[in-house]
Amino acid sequence: MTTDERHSHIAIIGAGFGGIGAAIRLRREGYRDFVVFDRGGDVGGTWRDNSYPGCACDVPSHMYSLSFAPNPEWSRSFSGQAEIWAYLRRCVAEHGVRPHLRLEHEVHAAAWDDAAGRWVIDTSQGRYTAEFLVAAGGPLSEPSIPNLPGLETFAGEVFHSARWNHDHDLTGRRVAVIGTGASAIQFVPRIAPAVERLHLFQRTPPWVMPRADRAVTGIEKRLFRHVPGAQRLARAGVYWGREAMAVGFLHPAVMRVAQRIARTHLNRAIKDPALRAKLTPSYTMGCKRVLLSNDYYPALARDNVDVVTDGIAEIRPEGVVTRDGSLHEADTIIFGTGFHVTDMPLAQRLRGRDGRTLADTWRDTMRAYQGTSVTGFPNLFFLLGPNTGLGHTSVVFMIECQIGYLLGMLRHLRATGVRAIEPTPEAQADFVARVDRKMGGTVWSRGGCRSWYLDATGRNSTLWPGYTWSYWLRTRRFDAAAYRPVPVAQRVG
Ligand code: N01
Repeated sequence: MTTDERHSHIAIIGAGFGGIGAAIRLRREGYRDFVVFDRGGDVGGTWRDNSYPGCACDVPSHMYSLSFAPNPEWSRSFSGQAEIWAYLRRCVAEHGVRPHLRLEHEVHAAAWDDAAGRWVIDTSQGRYTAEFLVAAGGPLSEPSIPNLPGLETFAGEVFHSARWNHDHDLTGRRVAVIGTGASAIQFVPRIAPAVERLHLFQRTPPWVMPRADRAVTGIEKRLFRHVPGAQRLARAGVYWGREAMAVGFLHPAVMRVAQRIARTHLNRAIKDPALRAKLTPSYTMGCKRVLLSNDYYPALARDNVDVVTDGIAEIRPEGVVTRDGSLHEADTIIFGTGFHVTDMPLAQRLRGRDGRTLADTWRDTMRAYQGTSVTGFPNLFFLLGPNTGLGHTSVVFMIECQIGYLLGMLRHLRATGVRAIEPTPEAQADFVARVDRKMGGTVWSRGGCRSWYLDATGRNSTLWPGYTWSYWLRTRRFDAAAYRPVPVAQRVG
């Protein structure tokens, strides 16, 4: 491969929803000189990596897909992992993205070269350069396994839900599941009937609402296939329904109504008062991710399942020991313990203008203008960066807002001849201050819980504290006044 083939105008890290969506829109705008790196052997991001039994999305399919790549064939109102992954692979094939892919290229480091005005990107397959870098690795891509004392001594099999070991048959096993988040509540009901014993280690009980999933009917599919605008209408219905749900997150008192529904859901499935007490949350709904399931509580009521609420003291070769001294024997440990979000490893690998890593810059908390651009890191653009995750609707909507904003930025650079820009410190500080002000009244600040939305300082640096239309309004046009040019010494060519 020549040096030229290793240089491109734009490099995208990650071939999940963000990277694929950006690639499709770039092609439609006429861009051809870009590459998409992914460490995996296939596209799909989180929908490739999370193949645990029962994995599915809890946002309705018509909203959890790219508006510019609609899919009239969704089989269920909430799609499963295999179907979403197949959709993303189809997007790549149908929209000409394949030639841009550089699979099995893990980005080890990327540093801004001030003199050349480009990013120097070291991957597992050698060095590349690009004028523009799009970080689309996703906030939920690096599994987090707690550092439990004695874990290395465990004699059995250990894996994380996002790296499911499909070669390890769970039939007749004694399994310890650690964590009760969105992942665990999906796989626990699937594995519970097969295992001999399941110990579920719960630190905080989640709020669980009924899941209104159903098969899409033949008539609906025909409508989506043949009636122009039918899918757009379905999407709009879901969009506004979900935006209405945001009210509860922004005004926590409203959550009381939903909590009543969730309590009834719990009481119907769990008759044992002691178990019911263990499963009743003590914080306001929404403070942590609200979970949807019809089979989680029935699974916990099974005779071969026990919910352990004593904290974990240590792991021994033969199982998990809790603080009360009990040994819970197990031959398999499955971690449903979430991801490195506020301490994302990618931040350690990106170096900006002054040679500092992004992790260093974000040492106290993650900050980015519009959640996409960071002062000191020219021509770097995040998809689903700080404060642009969601608790109530589809992050694909946020990704699309950001892709539109990115295209505006690229158009601006082309029109002005400016080669490199970054947000002004004032614009970034002002954006972060606004986010923090808005966050103050939300359930994430007032709900009385600790969640992955918060960083070590207790600041919510992950979620957008408002309606998604307000983010759309902010990003629908590229606002050049919030940016400043960064000098580049060398001439092009
Ligand atoms: O991870 P989590 P997840 N000792 O971080 C517990 C999306 N998602 O993979 O609550 C003991 O939510 C921790 O306990 P606590 C969605 O955005 C979506 O389940 O912190 N326990 C918690 O119970 C979701 O929010 C879908 O007290 C420990 C669990 O592990 C995000 O991904 C499906 C522990 C971690 O829960 C992450 O979900 C799946 C320790 N040391 C995922 N450390 C759908 O769309 C952590 N825990 C349906």
